[in-house]
Amino acid sequence: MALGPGDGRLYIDGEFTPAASGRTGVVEEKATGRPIGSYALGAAEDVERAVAAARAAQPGWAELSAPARAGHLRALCGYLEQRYAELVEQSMRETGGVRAKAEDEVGTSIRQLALSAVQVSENAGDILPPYKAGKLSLSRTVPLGVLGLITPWNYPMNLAMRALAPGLAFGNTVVLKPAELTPVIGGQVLAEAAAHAGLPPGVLNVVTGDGPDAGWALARHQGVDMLDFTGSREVGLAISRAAAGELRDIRLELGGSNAFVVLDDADVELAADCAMVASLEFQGQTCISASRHIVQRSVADAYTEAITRRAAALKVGDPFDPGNALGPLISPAQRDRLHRTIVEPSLAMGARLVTGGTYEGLFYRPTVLADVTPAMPAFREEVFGPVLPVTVVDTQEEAVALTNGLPMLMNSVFTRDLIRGLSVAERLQAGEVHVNDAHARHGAENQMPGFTRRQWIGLQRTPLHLPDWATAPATRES
Ligand code: TXE
Repeated sequence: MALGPGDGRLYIDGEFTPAASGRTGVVEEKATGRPIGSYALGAAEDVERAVAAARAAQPGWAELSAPARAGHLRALCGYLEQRYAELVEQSMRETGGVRAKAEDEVGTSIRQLALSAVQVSENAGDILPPYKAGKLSLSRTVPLGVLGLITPWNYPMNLAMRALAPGLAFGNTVVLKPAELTPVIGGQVLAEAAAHAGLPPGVLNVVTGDGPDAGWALARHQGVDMLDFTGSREVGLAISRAAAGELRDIRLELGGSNAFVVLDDADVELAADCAMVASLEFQGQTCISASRHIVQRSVADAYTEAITRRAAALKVGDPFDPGNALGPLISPAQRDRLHRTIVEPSLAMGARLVTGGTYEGLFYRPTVLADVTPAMPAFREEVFGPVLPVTVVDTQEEAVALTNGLPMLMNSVFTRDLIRGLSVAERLQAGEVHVNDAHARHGAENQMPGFTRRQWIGLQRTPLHLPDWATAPATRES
C-alpha cells in the first residue's frame, strides 16, 4: 500500500508530526521480514500533547448535532471503503493473516463505523418512572470525555474500531496507541482516514510507539477519562493496579484459556471441523481461540484422529498464496513463547505429539498434542498459537470442573443433545458459550461498549414541598 502522510509520523490535533524524540521504528512484513514502512516512536511528551488536543476538542465535538457527528463517521467509513482492497493487503502483510482473516478484520471495522453512525441518535436517554409523586425524572446519555485506547496486534484495526467508533459517535474524543508490531493498519491508516474525511482536529489522535513508553504514559494520564486496553494479562494487571491507586476508570480485555468441550454423544466430525476454526484461525492468535480441548474418553480417540487428519492437511506459508491456510506467527518472541514455554515442557511432562510441533522461521505447523494433563503448560496457559492440546476426561462433571478452573472468554460444547448442551453451557463460567459451533461471534459489530454514562436529571413539576425538618421554624405556619 502506498502509505499516506502518516508514514513515520504521529497524528495530533489534526497534524501529522514527528515524535518529539525524532525517533522512528521499522514496520515489517511478517511473512518475509521485509521492511514496508516506518512509524514514529512517540513517548510521554507526545502523549501529553495528544491528550491536551483531545481534551480541547471534546466539548465542541460533543456539542455537534447527532446528524453532524454521524456525517463525520460516514465520511470515515467512505474513505476506508474506498481503500478496502489496499487495507486488506496491508493487514495481511503487517499481521501475517491470510486474506479471509484480513477481509474479516477490515470488513468488520467498516461495518462497525456504519453501525455507530446510525447509533448516534439512539439511546439518547429515557423518561423514568417517577419515584415520588409530582416529579418528572429524565436520564440523558452523555459522553465520558477523552478515551485512551491501547490495542494489540492480532486484529489491530478491528480492536481499535470497536471502541473508537461508538466512542466518537457518542461525543468522546480519542487518543489511540496501536501495537508496535502493527502501527500502520492499527493506527496510521485511521489517522489518514480522519485527515481525508475532515474530522475536526483533536477528535482522533494517534500516537504510535512502544508499550512501556507511549502506552504506559497514556495508561497513567490523568487527562484520560476512560482507558480501554486490549492485550496481555501482565500489562492489564499493571494498568489495573495503577488505576486502582488513583480511582481511575478502565476497561480491560485480556486473554484467557478457552475450552472446547466434546461430550460423549458429540458429532465428532462436526466438532473437528469447528476445532480447525476455533484453534487455527489466524494461527490461533486470537483472544477467543480454543486453547484446551476437553474430551470425554469414549470419543477421545475418534476426535483426536479427526482433528489430526484435518490439521496435518493444512498448508502453512505466505498468506498471499491462496493455498495456505495459516501464515506466520507475529514475531520470534511469540514463536519462542509458544514452543519453549508451552509445547516443549508439555512434551517433557508426558504429552504425546500427534502431528506438527516443528517450525521454520515464523511458520509453525498446526500441532496436536494428546495425553495433556491439567498440570501441563499446554493446559494451564493460553496457547495463543496453532496448537490443539487434548485432555481426556471420564465424565461431564469433570469437563465442567476443569473448564471452570481457569480464566476464559469463550467456550464451546459439542453434544447431539441440545438440552444437555444448554445445561452444560449454563454452568460454564464464560462470557460467551457456543453449542455445536465455534467462534460464532454473534456480530462483534453489535457490541455497544459503555463509553457513555447516564446523567440523572430531576425536575420539579408541582410546587415544592420540603419536609418539616428542612423548613426553618420562622417560615413554618403555626
Ligand atoms: O501483548 P502486550 P503482547 C496476549 C496473548 C499474547 C500476550 C503477549 O496471550 O501471547 O498477550 O502479547 C501495549 N503499558 N494477547 O506482548 O504487550 C503494547 O504496546 C501500556 C491477548 O503483544 O500486552 C500494545 O499496544 N501499554 C490479546 C498492547 O499493550 C503497554 C491480543 C498489547 O501488548 C505496555 C494480544 C505497558 N507497560 C495479546 N506494554 C487479546 N485479548 O486479544 C505493552 N503495552
